[in-house]
Amino acid sequence: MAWIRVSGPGSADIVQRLCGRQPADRRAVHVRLQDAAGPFDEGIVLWLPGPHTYTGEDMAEVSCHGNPVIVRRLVSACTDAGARLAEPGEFTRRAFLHGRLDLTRAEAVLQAIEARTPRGAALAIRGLSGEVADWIEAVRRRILDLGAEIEASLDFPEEATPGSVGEALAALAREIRATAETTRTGQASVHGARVGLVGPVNAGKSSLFNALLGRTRALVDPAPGTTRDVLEATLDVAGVEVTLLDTAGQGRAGSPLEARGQALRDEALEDADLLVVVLPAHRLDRPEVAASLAHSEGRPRILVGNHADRAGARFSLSGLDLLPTCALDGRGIDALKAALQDALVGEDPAGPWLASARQQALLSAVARNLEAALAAWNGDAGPAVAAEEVLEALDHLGAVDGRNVREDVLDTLFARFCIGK
Ligand SMILES: Nc1nc2c(ncn2[C@@H]2O[C@H](COP(=O)(O)OP(=O)(O)OP(=O)(O)O)[C@@H](O)[C@H]2O)c(=O)[nH]1
Ligand SMILES: [Mg+2]
Repeated sequence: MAWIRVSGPGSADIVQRLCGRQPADRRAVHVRLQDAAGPFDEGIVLWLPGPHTYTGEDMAEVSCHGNPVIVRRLVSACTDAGARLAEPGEFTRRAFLHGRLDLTRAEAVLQAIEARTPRGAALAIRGLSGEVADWIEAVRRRILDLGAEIEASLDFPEEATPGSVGEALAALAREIRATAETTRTGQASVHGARVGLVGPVNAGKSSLFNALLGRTRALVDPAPGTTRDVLEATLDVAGVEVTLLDTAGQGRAGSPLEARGQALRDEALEDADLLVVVLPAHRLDRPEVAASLAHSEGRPRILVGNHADRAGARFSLSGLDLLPTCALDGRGIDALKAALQDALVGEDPAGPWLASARQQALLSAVARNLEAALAAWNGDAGPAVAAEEVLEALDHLGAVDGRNVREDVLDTLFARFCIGK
């Protein structure tokens, strides 16, 4: 069985021509489908007059038998009657443009489509229910209130209460940053996560890869430079689908082949969400150890001291703690799995749970504006500059739920939807 959706002012005409009559409103009606050449199938028509529809426009949903020959004929019958094929995401885009849903809910629709696990689907439902939208609205009101106080202080400096405005700005910026932070576990829940094992050659990356998977997937050997290709395997971490990557080690390439392996590694790890940096705990003086630390600095990472069974093993380096593991006897593997879970799953946030990098970037910009406003308010720049920053914060916030958003941003966002959504 196939369903075709039609939306827009011409829908009534199209349905009329398809069914030979206007079906009753909001009822599943059994009809004989026809085009200019005559009847071609029977199906169900749902006639949904606007504006109380998904898109806010007149809509019809028409079913036919699933045979592609019949489906194509139904689609042609619609286009002959004046319809055109929808762009990806056009239904949801029209719903957004008609004010039926805000941009956070539109993105939640996309998340509901893309979610790979029940956890991701649960997050999408939270977004669809308006959890993010309501929070954005509450934040907007708080920023507006603060903006009003700052503006008032320009006109009536003697009545200003500098302390409370400063505290409120700081508290709001903190809350926004904390909410933006939920994106990491949110995205992992919806899309899964890519986790790369990196570190010096021979540190035991492939051995840990096998230990985490519970099977021998990668070749392990005492010779340095064993792994060259990037190996991928899937691991379930508390409901998050993790793609674990084993890669060529850090170190001087002994051959062109090893160098190509290292190039492959760097490319594969560019979009990794988390790095597990595997260091040889008994040989922390190796130069590749410092190189691996420097290479992974600033990215989400777990530092592991493997070879915990060896004499001289140490689990602290430049003030950083290493998680002790031994890939041979399995020591620390459960702790490593728990660390992965902490980093990728964490606790479900009580407040809004984000899964969109777009929302995260905008909210970080809002927090930066509020922090700049705070600095201006407390410092020499003064309330006039603080007020400008607050206005800019409102602009960024408006792009999150789509109150003010550029057309090209909408193009990019809805292009990720499939046709028919
Ligand atoms: N004693 C001891 N040996 C280990 C441990 N982990 C790995 N090994 C050994 O160290 C050697 C290298 O292990 P691999 O897993 O191949 O190391 P790798 O980091 O993948 O190495 P490359 O692919 O060459 O970069 C093998 O002989 C392993 O058996 C460990 O925790 N303790
Ligand atoms: Mg290896």
